[in-house]
Amino acid sequence: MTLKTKISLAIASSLVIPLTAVAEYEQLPNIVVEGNVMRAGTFGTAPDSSGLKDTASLLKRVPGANVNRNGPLTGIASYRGMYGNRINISIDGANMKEVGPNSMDPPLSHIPAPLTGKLTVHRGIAPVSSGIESFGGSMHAESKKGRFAVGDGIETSGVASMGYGSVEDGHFGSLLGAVATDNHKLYLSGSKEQGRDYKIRNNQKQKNTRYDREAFTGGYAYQRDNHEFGINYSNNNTGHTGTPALPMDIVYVRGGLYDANYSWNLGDGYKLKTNIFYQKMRHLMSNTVMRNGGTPERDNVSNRTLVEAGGVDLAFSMPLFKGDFSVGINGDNSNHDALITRVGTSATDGGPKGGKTIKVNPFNDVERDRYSFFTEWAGEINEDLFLELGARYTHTWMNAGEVSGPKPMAKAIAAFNNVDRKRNFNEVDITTVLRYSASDELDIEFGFGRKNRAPTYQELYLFTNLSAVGGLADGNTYISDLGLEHETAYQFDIAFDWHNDNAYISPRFFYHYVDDYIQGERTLKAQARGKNILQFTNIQAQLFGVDLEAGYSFNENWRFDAGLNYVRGLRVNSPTDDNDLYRIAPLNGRAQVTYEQSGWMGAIEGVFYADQGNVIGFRDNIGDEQKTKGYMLLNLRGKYEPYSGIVIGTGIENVLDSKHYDHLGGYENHKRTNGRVAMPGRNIYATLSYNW
Ligand SMILES: [Cu+2]
Repeated sequence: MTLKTKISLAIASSLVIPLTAVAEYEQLPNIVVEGNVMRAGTFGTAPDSSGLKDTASLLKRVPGANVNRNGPLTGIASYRGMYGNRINISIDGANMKEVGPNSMDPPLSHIPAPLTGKLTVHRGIAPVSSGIESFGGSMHAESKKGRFAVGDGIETSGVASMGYGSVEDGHFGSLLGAVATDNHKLYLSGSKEQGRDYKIRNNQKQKNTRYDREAFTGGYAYQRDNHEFGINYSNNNTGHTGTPALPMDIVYVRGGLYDANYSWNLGDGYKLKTNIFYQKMRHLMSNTVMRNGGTPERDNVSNRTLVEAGGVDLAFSMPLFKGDFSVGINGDNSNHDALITRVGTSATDGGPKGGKTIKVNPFNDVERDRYSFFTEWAGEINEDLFLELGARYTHTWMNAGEVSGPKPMAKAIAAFNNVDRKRNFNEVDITTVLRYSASDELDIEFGFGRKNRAPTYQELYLFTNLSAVGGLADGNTYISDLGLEHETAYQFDIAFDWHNDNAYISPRFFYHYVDDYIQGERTLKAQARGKNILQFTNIQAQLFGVDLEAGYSFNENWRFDAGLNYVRGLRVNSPTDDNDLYRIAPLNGRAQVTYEQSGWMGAIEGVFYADQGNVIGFRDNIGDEQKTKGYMLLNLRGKYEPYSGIVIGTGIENVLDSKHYDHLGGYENHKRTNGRVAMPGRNIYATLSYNW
């Protein structure tokens, strides 16, 4: 059986830093595909560009996945039309929380690409064991941590990398060093990335896209016999960084994530795994660092936010029949606060007059706690059949403290503060996946899942209309609904994986029906508050589509790989004649010809995106999503390894320097009338890395 369930993008542990993404398929344990270059490589073999600042950028290469990009360091994961908090993402095993209520710091942005060791994406229906609320998918990123020594004595390992990209005059440098025996390991790393506003075409620049970040990690690990222990800290210090699709930019995101894990192999297939984390971060965003806030045209607005979170995971697994049986508990909780300050500097934008200051405290002591347990069995039924069965129960508890704001908000404040805001959600997830090995060359997979997601705190607790809604970036403002139900998805998946020694093709079809899908609507309450205001509402939705990969090896040196993604998102029983869902990637694909020979590699890559005309519309056509035109991009990439461990990468992206708009990007300044944020123009990049 070779049907893969996961894709791992190992970012260059032994190659160039953010530059080389080697996709290695994680096969089921009973087949070895090592040595089959094509199966092991596919898309990932192209050295990526220095434009790869956050790990989320890698998702563009994963079948079915994409990125909702709101800024250079603000890439929100998307998978088969689901995005943001609908996807379960862990960083070093921790279910990190965002400090920004508008997702300026999505989890995959926490560890910079040069320090990311591996990104794993579960394809199709994610197993319940992969995390709580794996509603729209499950992804796991792990930071680099060096190696244990192989023999006696002390060994050092590490990686140093640097790179330059012309389109934003950006550069990065990173260093990781580890010293270890065969039992103990200590490591430390640091990185710095900086760039200006990127160029679009003819030296035009895209405003609010500069970035500046420092990160460091440190940790200790211990292994002996059947025990493994590790403690790790990762710190992110993002400075002035643009988020052009949102109303403000990042002044800073500061703070860190502590995590510790312990696993014990008891022998005979019995295993115990635990993980705990604690996280505390501070964030300030403002419209004065890069935009005209604080001028006669626009009031000075800023928002100061805090998050404190923690969690525990415990899993036990043992052999049962011809497979593995596991049970586990997971729990986490998070606390969120936000304080908006608006100083009246403009007489025209409707804010406070003449230097007066108003403060709004929209999120005060908001809490979201999840308690969950699961059980799963995965194994062989017979030689040709593999079965995975899982069930998970999750209880989500949420509450919000009293809000405050200026006089005109008094009524809304009283209405919010005078009701019980505690909410409980009970969710039962189920997965069933059956894999059938029809022949040596063909595997077929059938999957069914029932997955749930409780509302986010923004969806539940926004008492006044704001755009702080988890990075939707649609130009609208939203109010919440305290009566929201949790979302329940029924997911069906059929995958075919055909492969021989030289070629492969693997299409995956899916259909998801979502009961109580949460999206904005122009409800009566929203209309009463004004134009461009939406209220989070439960609707019915369906999403379906296909993701496909294919490839062919001509000989030892030349190969061809291609991929295609299609998703359609529809509202069921729409009250208007518009029934499309928001922010669905258009039909897109990529094709790549790769030449490889003793230390050298070159690739030509073509990327295409179709028009997207299936866009969300609302009552009276106010706040509708804009359509986008299709486009093609040509990228050239090369890589050279003169000595083992030293890799030089270079390339040109968007060779033709054409100007395009990403349908998954937002509108400039969070205003639809400004049009969409443009994509980068031609980028010439070079990188150098050394692994030891
Ligand atoms: Cu922010």
